[in-house]
Order: sequence, then structure tokens, then C-alpha cells
Amino acid sequence: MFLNSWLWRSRHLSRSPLLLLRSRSIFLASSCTTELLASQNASEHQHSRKLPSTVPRIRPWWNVSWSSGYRNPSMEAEKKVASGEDSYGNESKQASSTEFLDFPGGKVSYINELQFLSESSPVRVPCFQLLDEYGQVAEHACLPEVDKLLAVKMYRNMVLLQTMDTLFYEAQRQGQFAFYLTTIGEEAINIASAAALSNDDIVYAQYREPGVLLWRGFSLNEFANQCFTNNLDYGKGRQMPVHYGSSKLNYPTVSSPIATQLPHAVGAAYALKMENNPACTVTFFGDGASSEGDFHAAMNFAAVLEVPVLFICRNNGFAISTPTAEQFKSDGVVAKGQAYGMRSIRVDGNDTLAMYATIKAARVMAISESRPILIEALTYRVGHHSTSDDSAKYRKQDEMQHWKMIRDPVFRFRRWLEGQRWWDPEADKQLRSESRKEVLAAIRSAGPLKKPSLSSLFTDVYDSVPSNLKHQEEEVRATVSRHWSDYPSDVPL
Ligand SMILES: Cc1ncc(C[n+]2csc(CCOP(=O)(O)OP(=O)(O)O)c2C)c(N)n1
Ligand SMILES: [Mg+2]
Repeated sequence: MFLNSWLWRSRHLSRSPLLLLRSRSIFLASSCTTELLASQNASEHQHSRKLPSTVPRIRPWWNVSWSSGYRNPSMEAEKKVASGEDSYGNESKQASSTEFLDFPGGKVSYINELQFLSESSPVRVPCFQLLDEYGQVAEHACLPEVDKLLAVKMYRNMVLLQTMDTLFYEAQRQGQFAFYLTTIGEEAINIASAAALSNDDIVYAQYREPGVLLWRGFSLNEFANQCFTNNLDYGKGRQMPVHYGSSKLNYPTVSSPIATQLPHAVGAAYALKMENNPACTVTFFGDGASSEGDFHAAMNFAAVLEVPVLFICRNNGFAISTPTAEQFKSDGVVAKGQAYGMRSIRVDGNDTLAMYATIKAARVMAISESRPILIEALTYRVGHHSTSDDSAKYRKQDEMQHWKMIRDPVFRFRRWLEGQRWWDPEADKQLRSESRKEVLAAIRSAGPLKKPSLSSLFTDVYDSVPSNLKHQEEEVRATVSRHWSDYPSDVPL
């Protein structure tokens, strides 16, 4: 019963038209997100380093009072306890104003019945959706402000991303480079999130979010150079393919160990907060990453330090071959937000407009209220985990086909665009043909380029190469000279 009642309200509720937060950890735009989005659009036209007028200045950390009242999000609950209401908002029959525990973490009312909290809410957290599977606007849906220019740009990027994935995947299967993984099925999460962010926001990605880079202007040649690990690759071939990075585009390089990007994003968000910088950090991660300790550490730090970071979980059903049912017992990932005192939402990750509205609203809250937000985007990994995987071994083909054909986010968005009369089959045919040519051109130009030299393996970490690395280089060179016939001829010594 108490799970259905109010837990707490945002301490900014009275100021923000946005939020109602219920115990089932959803946030919903009050009547419509458009009011908020309109003000945000207007703010983006101001100088990037100036605070947008709609975003209140962030209180510098050194002015923050670290009393439990400020840190504890349950101030409302605390007041209720003091006034005889229990901390779940129920009118307390038992507790008088003196029957509570004045605990350092906040006041807690007593009850005299033995009661355990249920392991889960009786109802699953609902999923925010604006466009149904046929691209029709859902009943009572309130669409974000997306004009033709923006909508078509999003669609073009989604198609280009899908085309890049298809052709890069084939190039890898032909043996042109070592490894690849696709984002197919997750184009809406990639592109709609990117479109809703500002380029000043720092993105700490996992590996299935190249669409964010694409949106920010990373060229097809830059993608291809990284995958072919040629001498134009910024990482000089020292990362696996698809581990892209660009300091220019505020996208730190992807790292292979899962979930390590999450604490980094929190630390960077803390730095933004200290600098009063009106930007946020954004970290993308999979359902599998949420099973790592780093996820939990990052969530807790972010909530306690009250930093502007968006945790965008792509719950695509699998961590390689492990289905989510074998990963966690909770109601997905969204349910974990409240446990850490973090506002959270579950959204249809295959619905471009719902993703866009969610990230746009979450970004405003994160910056203006200096708080982390957890977003669980439900989607499905249509491709194999990577080129090292065969998903037919552990999942049903008809399930995969259903998501690929019926729930394709690109096709769904196209149906909506066509309904708006902003797109037509002829334009689609032309876009797909152009995209194909552009991707093939990037593959053809990146493939023949020389690889970075062997000596670059040992540079760029230390100012001058330390003796242990010098020793390792000598060992590698000795091995190469012993097995010269096995050494790849396109890697200069
Ligand atoms: C710390 C760590 N453990 C295990 C792995 C091996 N690994 C690579 S990807 C992956 C699955 C990640 O799944 P998820 O986070 O759901 O992302 P998805 O691939 O589904 O997008 C695993 C276990 C790793 N790279 N790092
Ligand atoms: Mg996954």
C-alpha cells in the first residue's frame, strides 16, 4: 500500500513544471514536455559557455551546506515524520510527533507491526512511449518540439549508421579488419540521444553508441581509419576496432573493460559542477554493464555528490549470451534508481521521439538541479554481440526477427516522417544509395593505408619511455626477427 503513495517530491518541485515523482520511480512531464523543450531550445541559441537563462546557476560546491537536510532527498518525508505523517506519506495512526528516530541520516518514523518491504513493486515500471510500432502517435501523447529539419537530420543519421554497420560488418567478415560489432536495432537510442544533447556534454560511451559520434560530425573516414587501425587512426591501432574516441567531439575513447566508463563520467560531472559549467556528462552502458560493481559505485557517488550526469542504460536483453533474467532479479535497471536516491525513467528505446523527449528533459533537470538521472531504454540487440559471437546458439531466431522487422526503430520513425509528409519512398531510395556509396568510399580509402609503426606501441603514455617498456620493445623486436615470415608486412618497424 505504501509503495503506491508518494515517497517524496523533488526539492525543486515547486519551481519546476516538470516533475512528479512517484514511488514507482517514473518521472513524467507534467502536461507536456514541450514547454520545457521550447525553453531549452531557446537557451541553446545563447553563447555555449554562458548559462542559459532557463537554467539556474549551479551552486558551487564550496557554498553548499552539507547538512543532512540538503543532502537527503527525503526532506519532504522528514517534514511529514515530524508532523506525524509517516515517511511514506500515509497519515500515521501510530506515530505522534515524538515517535520517530532522530537518525543522523534523517528522521524515521516507528511502526509497531513487523513489516518487510516487498522485494518489488506490485506493478512493473511502465515504459514511456510516444510512437507506437506503426509510427502512429500514441493516444494522449504530447510530442516534443521537433521540426522537419531536425527530424529529417535524425532519420538521415539513423540510416547512415545502419548502412555503416551493415557494410563494416561485411568488410570484417571478409577479413579486412579484426573485429566489429553493430548497433542495429539501437539506432534510435544513439541518434535521438545525441540530438537531444549539446556538443558540450561529455559522452562516456560503451561501444554500441557510434551514432553519437556520427551525429557530432565524426566522419565515415574517421570511423573506417579506426576499424582498419591505419596510421590515421587517432589511437594508433592500440585499441580494438569500434573503440572510437575524439577529444574534439567530447567523446573519451571507449575502453574494453565493461562499465569502467561510469565512474569516469561521474568524476567528470563533478568537475563540471565545480566549474559551474552548464553542461552534463552522459554515460551509455548495457544491461550487462549494470551487473558490474562500477555501475553501483558510480550510481552511489553520483547521487551523493549530486552531479549532472545522465546514466543511459541500453537494456537490449543480453550481455553477450546471458539474458537479463539471469543477470538481475529486479524490475530491470530502472528500479535501481530509487535505491540510490536517483530520479529515473523507463523509455521505449526504439521510439525516436520518446528517446528525444526523455533525454532533452533529463538533461535540463541534470544541469539546472545538479542531479544525476537514470534512464533505462528498452530495446533489443538485433545483431550478434560481435563478430566473435553466434547468437543463434542462445536465442530464438523468430524473437530476433520480430524485433528486426516489426520493432525496427528506423522504420518506425520513417513511418511517422511520411505521415508528416516530410519524407517519401523516393527520398528514402536516394538516401540509402548515397549512404552506401559514402560508406564504401570510406572503406576503400582506409583499407590500403599503412599501419602505425611498431615503435608507436610504446609511446604516448609517459613523457619519455621508461626502462621497463624499453625492455619490452627489445623483446618484441627480437621475437619479430626470429619469426620474420609471420610479421605483417604493412606494419612499419
Ligand atoms: C569487466 C569485463 N568483463 C567482461 C567483459 C567481456 N564482455 C564484453 S561485452 C560483454 C557484455 C556486455 O553486455 P551489455 O553491457 O549488456 O552490452 P551489449 O553488448 O548488450 O550492448 C562482456 C561480458 C569485459 N569486456 N569486461
Ligand atoms: Mg546488453
